[in-house]
Order: sequence, then structure tokens, then C-alpha cells
Amino acid sequence: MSDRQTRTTTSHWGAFDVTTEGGRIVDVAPFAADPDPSPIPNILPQAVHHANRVLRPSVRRGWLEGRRRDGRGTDDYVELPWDEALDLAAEELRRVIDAHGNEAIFGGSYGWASAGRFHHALSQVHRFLNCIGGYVKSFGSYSTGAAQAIMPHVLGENFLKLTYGYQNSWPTIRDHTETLVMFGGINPKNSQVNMGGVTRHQTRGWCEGFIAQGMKLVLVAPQRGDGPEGSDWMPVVPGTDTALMLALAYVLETEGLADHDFLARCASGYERFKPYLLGESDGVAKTPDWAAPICGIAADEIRALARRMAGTRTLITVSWSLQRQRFGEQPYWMAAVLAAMLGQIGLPGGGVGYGYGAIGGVGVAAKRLRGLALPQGENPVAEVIPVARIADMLLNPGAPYQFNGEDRTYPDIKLVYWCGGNPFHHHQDLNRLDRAWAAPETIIVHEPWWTPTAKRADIVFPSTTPYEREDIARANMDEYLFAMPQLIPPLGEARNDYDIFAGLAARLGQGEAFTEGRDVEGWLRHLYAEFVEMSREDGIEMPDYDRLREENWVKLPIVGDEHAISPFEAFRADPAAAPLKTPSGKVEIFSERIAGFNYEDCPGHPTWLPPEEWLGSETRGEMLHLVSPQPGDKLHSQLEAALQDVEGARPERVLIHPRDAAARGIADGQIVEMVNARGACLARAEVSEDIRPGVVSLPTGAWLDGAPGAVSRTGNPNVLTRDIGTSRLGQGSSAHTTLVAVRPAG
Ligand SMILES: Nc1nc2c(c(=O)[nH]1)N[C@H]1C(S)=C(S)[C@@H](COP(=O)(O)OP(=O)(O)OC[C@H]3O[C@@H](n4cnc5c(=O)[nH]c(N)nc54)[C@H](O)[C@@H]3O)O[C@H]1N2
Ligand SMILES: Nc1nc2c(c(=O)[nH]1)N[C@H]1C(S)=C(S)[C@@H](COP(=O)(O)OP(=O)(O)OC[C@H]3O[C@@H](n4cnc5c(=O)[nH]c(N)nc54)[C@H](O)[C@@H]3O)O[C@H]1N2
Ligand SMILES: [Mo]
Repeated sequence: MSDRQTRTTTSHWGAFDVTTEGGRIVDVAPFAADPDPSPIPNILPQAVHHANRVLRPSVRRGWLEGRRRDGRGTDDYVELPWDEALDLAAEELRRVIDAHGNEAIFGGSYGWASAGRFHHALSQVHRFLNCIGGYVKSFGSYSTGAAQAIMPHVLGENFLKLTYGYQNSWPTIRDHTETLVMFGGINPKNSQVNMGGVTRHQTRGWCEGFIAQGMKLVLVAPQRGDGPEGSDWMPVVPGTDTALMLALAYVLETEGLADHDFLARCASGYERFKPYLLGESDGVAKTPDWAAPICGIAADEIRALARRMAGTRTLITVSWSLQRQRFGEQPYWMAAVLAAMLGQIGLPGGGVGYGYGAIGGVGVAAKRLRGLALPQGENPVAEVIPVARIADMLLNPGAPYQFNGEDRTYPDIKLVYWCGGNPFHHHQDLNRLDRAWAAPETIIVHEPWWTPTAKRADIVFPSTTPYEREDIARANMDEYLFAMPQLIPPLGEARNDYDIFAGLAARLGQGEAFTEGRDVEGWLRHLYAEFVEMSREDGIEMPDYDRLREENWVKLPIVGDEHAISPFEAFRADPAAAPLKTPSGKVEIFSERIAGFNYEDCPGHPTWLPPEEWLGSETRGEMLHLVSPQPGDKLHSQLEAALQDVEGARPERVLIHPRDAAARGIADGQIVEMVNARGACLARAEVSEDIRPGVVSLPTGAWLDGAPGAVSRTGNPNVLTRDIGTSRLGQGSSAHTTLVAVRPAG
């Protein structure tokens, strides 16, 4: 008798129907209500059942036999029974805590893990480490590290709150915006995903509607594909948007188009910025003719765009990628200054917004709900590092560094615990991270698959995937609530992260503190009951838990035009009555606070700072600028086990302009070598007019292969990228600031 059945689940890339039979996932199909489903889950059956799965607890031989730190990335593994492996890990945690204190444990564990509120891997690891006395955590994200540091200084709001809750919604833009100027684009490939899910993919649909209704969309980006079809493409030189924005500002100021009334009422410090803009303070007027050779956009085009922006309702949008580069604070700040000079902040469909298209939820007009989060407890350890500074920390214990006005020192880490992320995909300069990775005495990783990070751990615990456990899923800005059924039994001896931590906590005398006496179902019912209560307070009735499980999913009445936002209206109307949470209560064009930090890499007002690596570098030679965006065909490095099996998929494809390809004797489809002083990888050339000459684009996500230091044959761009903070202010990732030589592979 067949046990074939089809149920719905969800994921970061959306909901989909899963058919199972005989304990296996045999088919996936799009969720019926999704107008633009992502093809990412199509590979799921192959990925979940792939031979690459971690099936049993595994301990690196060199560590098991002699606690040796060398051999990470080359040693083989010994499989142990669960009890023995848990004993070993618990003893090691105990030893490190006794000898060095909890300050010697790094548990940042950055990464996207999987959707589902209870089994959220990062919440689980943080709760566990808090229960056993705390850990060094990380601040910010690779996505928006620099933005999270700079924007509170400028607009007085937490950046994430701004992005998800206080920007012009799609319906507001539809009804009011005439010109949409997209720095870094609004990228349809990126809006396929959203943390925790995006059920009705709508970003592409909104943008198509804008084009159809005659809105002018201007795409300022090195790749044509960074924006919706039908946009006017300005192929900017990477890393130079600030120079372009300064020139736009110069035109506004000198042609009498700047809104001085708004600047006087709602902004602070324009008079300290203006001398720089006009060149009175540094002898360089930021004219369109000055900017043109820097940013690659003709001076006349800059002038025309500035005039259009001043003459129409204009929304400036800035992609997250613009701050994932050296001095990434500057374009973020300068975009806000430009919007203030246009005087449209607080008008519906005008002003500035950040991260549209970066993930599916940005721009959706939705009522926010609370709850459904596993409580993480209190961390007794105060130490925190900016998330992208991990290699600096491991290489330089005790060394001083600056961060957002504070002088700090790096902690001395003896044990690294990772659950839900893949640093050997996501960090920059992976050969440097390999050197740093040799420093800790012990590295423990939970993973469903043998990722490059798992292959560099001392103890690897096999985690279930979301299809092997029950959960509840809900995402901000999404109108669906899911009961995620357990679809198949765990593969091999895989366990839930929760059960692994419960086992360790019990061994460390904190079992009750960690579980509070609940099993998985107990927690699901408990968290759901809280959520029902909070939602009721917010006026939304939820089904009871058993009904939700039975129905699989429900649609909530929380998305629609009535929830549309037009931000900063009250502030604009009366800045004294509704001030921003900046020191002046206004948009800070000059920041006394930042100026007081005395950082030459982030001065008191937005400034064009040429990065160390860009197309204008004196030492550039024949090198090209590498942008390493997010992959369009997947989420980061997830499901790569199966994707890399697809014929011709690896090495990853690199987009190169016909002119650059011809100059190097590279033909379409040819395997090329990409190399700089930090490392080398292979890639497959895709020759295309859709990228600016001088720029190549190699997406992230291929699993780093081979021994540490080897040429990456799969095409992981992070062997080439530079591991340096955006500035002393933000210390974010500078992934997009990289020069690289490209040549036919020999
Ligand atoms: N060059 C360059 N580098 C970049 C970027 C860039 O633009 N350019 N972008 C950066 C950005 S913004 C980000 S967010 C990062 C993304 O980097 P990551 O978030 O680290 O990438 P993922 O591949 O999503 O890693 C998640 C891992 O968690 C595992 N996992 C999934 N579910 C579970 C679970 O339930 N339990 C456990 N224990 N593990 C699970 C997956 O198998 C996967 O290996 O990359 C960054 N790196
Ligand atoms: N399919 C898919 N979608 C994703 C993800 C994924 O892995 N897969 N990851 C998600 C995550 S974690 C994040 S943080 C977001 C990231 O969202 P973003 O940061 O917006 O996306 P990226 O893909 O890194 O970059 C978008 C484009 O920015 C352009 N760019 C690079 N440098 C410059 C520059 O100096 N100036 C200008 N004007 N443009 C530049 C590049 O051409 C690049 O294609 O995407 C999310 N969406
Ligand atoms: Mo991200």
C-alpha cells in the first residue's frame, strides 16, 4: 500500500507542496497562491537525500587522538555513538569554561539556517550557551553591518526597524512616486527569499506595474540585471556611488534646486557640508565633470537626472550591497543627504529607502505581529564583536580596534561553536580565515550537510533539516502562518539542534534550565499559545494549534493597502513636535558625534573616499573589479550538495563584458582562472553586454573545495575578496571591493 501524500511546508524561499513516499521526498511543486514562485526548492529531493548528508556524530581524527589543532580541512573523521560524542563535547565545554571562563567561547554562529520559529538554529545555540554561562556574541550582519552602525546617527532609527517598518510601501510608491532612482538596483533575483519565508512573491510584480504605469525607473548599477526590465540603466563604476550622489547634490545646490526651507527646518549641518560640496574646504568642487571620470556616468546625464529628481516626486532607493564595500557608510549617508536636499522626506512616495528587493518582505504593506520566538535568556558575558571581524578576532587576541566610537580589544577565544551558518562560504578572504581557524583549541559545528565549515570542525553533530521535524513558521511582512509538518524521518542518526543542546545541557547540569521541562511539541504549543494571546491583543484572531496543524496553513488579514506606510510625515509637518532620535532631532547632514570619533575613514559628513581597490586604483593594471552578489538560483550555499551535481554547474559562472573577454582571449563558456594576492578560483565565463566593461560578477555560494589554500575549483569568490572592515565606524563586510586578474585557465 502506498503511503504517498502531499503536504505544504515553507522555507526562506517560499512555501511549496511536498510529496513524500516511503520516507522520502519525491516531488515538490509551487504553492498555489504564489504568483511568482521561486524555482529554488526544485532541487530539494536530491539535496535532502544526498550522500553528502552528515549521518552520525563525527569527530576529527587529529583532535580525537591528540587534541591537535592542525589538520582542520584535511583530516578524516571518526564516527561515534551519540552518547560518547555528547560526553566528549560536554567535557570540552566544561574544561574550557573552568580554565578560561565563558569569555573564551565564541558563539556568534552567524547564518541563515532554515525557516521555522522554534527550530531556528541561532536561537537554539544562543539559548544553550546562555544557559551554561554565556558566550562572546556578534553584532550586526553581513547583510547590513555598516548600515546598522551609520543610520541611527543620520536618521535616528534602528536600521532594521527602518527597513521593515518605516519605509514607503509598494502601494504608496505606486500612487505617488514619479521617479524611482535605484542605487544598486531593486533586484528581482534577491526578492525570491525572505528570512522565515515569503509566500506571495510580489516584488517583481510591483516593479512591472510601475513600469507599465509610466513611472521612470533609473537603475544605477554595474549590471543590467540588478533592476527590473524597462529601467534606464546607468552602468556605474562599482564603489563610486558617493561621487555620483555628490555631483547630483552639486547640481541641486548650484542650480537653485535644493530645498533650503526643508534643509533649515528638518536637517542639521548643511552649512558644514556645503563648503565640501562646493570645493571651498578642499579645493575640489564636486561637479558632474569631476564625478564623470570617477563613476563612469557622463556629466550631462548627471545634470539631467538631478533636474528630473528635483522636478518630480522622487524616491531614492539604496541596495544593501552598496554598504557591503569599503566606506559603505558613505553612500548610505549621502543618499539621505541627497533626499534631504530634494526636500521630499516625509512626502508620500518621496525621500529615501533602503533594501527594496534585497528580500521579499521589504515594501510590503503589512501589519506587524509579535511573538513566536524562542526566548534566548540572558547572556552573562558582555563581550561582542562586529560580526564580520571574526578572523581579526581569532588572529589577534587582545589587539585593540575601534567600532562606532568605542575603543575595544579582541577577546581570546578557545572554543568556537557554530550552528546554522557556513562561515567558509560567507566570510571574506577564506584563505585568511583558514589561518585564523587554526587558533581555537576546539570547534564544534551542527550541520545537516558536510559543508566546508563542517569539514573544518573538530566535532560535527548531524542536524535534521526542517523536513524531518515539526515546526511553526511565520515571517514579518508575510500574511501566511504555517504549521510545518514533519514530512520524513530524520536521515541517518540526525537529531534536532534542540535535542542535541538538551543532551549537552543535561550533562552540564543545566538540563531543566534549557528545556524548562518541555519537549518539542511542548515548546510548539507554548510558543503558539503566547502568539495567539499577543495577536488577540493586536486584534487578530488565530486558529488554535490543533486546527492550524490540521489545516497546514492559514492566511491572516494583515496585508493590504490599509497598512501602507508613508514615513516621516509627522516629522516633516512639525520636527519639533515629532523629532528624529538623532542628537539634533533632525536629519544629520553633519554629525558632531561622528566627527568626534576622529575616524579618517568616516569623517563628520558624507565624503568621497576612494577605496584601496577599484577601477581608479593606480595599481590596477589589467585587473577587473569583482562584484560577488547573491546567487540567483539558490540561497547562499544552501542545497549546494545537489546543485553542484548538475552538469556544467560548477565552476560557477562569471559574467564578463565582451570587450574584457576579447582582450584576454576568453570565449563564452570557457573556464577561466580568477586570481589576486589573496587566492584563486576557477569560473565559467559568460560573455555578456549586461555588465559594465571593467567589471566581472561571480556570485557567492559555491562550496569551497580542496585543502586550505588550494585554487577553488568550484568558484567561490570569497577566496578573492578582502577581509577588512567598511570603516572603523561600521566594521561591516567589504565583500564588493575587490580587484582580480582574469585569464583563460591553463
Ligand atoms: N563575497 C560575498 N560574500 C558574502 C556576501 C556577498 O554579498 N559577497 N553576502 C553575505 C551575506 S549578506 C550573508 S547573509 C552571508 C550568508 O551566509 P550564511 O548564512 O552562512 O549562508 P548559508 O548557506 O545560508 O548557511 C546556512 C547554513 O545553515 C545550515 N542549516 C540549515 N538549516 C539548519 C538547521 O536547522 N540547523 C543547523 N545546525 N544548520 C542548518 C545550512 O545547511 C547552511 O550550511 O554571506 C555573506 N557573504
Ligand atoms: N536568490 C537569492 N536571493 C537572496 C539571497 C541569496 O542568497 N539568493 N541572499 C539574501 C541576503 S542574505 C541578502 S543580505 C540580500 C542582499 O541583497 P543586496 O545586497 O542588494 O544584493 P547583492 O546580490 O549582494 O548585490 C546586488 C547588486 O549590487 C551591485 N553592486 C555591487 N557593488 C555596487 C556598487 O558599488 N554600486 C552599485 N550601484 N551597485 C553595486 C551588483 O551588481 C550586485 O548584483 O539578498 C537576499 N536575497
Ligand atoms: Mo545577508
